[in-house]
Amino acid sequence: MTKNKIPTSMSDDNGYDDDTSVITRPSEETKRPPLYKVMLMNDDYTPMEFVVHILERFFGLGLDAANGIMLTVHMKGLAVVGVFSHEIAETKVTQVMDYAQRNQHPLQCTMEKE
Ligand code: TYC
Repeated sequence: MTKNKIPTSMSDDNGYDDDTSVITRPSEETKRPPLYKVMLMNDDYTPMEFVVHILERFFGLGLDAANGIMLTVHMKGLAVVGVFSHEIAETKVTQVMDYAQRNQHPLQCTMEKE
């Protein structure tokens, strides 16, 4: 970890390097990677139980949380299911889309940079 030291004005210039007038900001190395929201879209055909099953199976949600998110999607049109690194988000979207397609449901799952 590298800190970029940015000397500011020596306001209490007492001749000692006591570092109180140095501010730091994260260097390139310490910047966190971008995160991605994974979202489910509502449709008129996918059964509610199938969506709940998806949320349990691929997102590790308990029954109550899965039901809550499914109902949010049903009522509002979409909901964020979770926030992940790019690679994990991509995997979740692929898993959900493949599983929905294999079961012949039109369920849509997308990702978007946070
Ligand atoms: N609207 C669907 C129904 O009434 C249920 C549903 C919920 C579908 C969430 C998709 O992402 C979804 N059967």
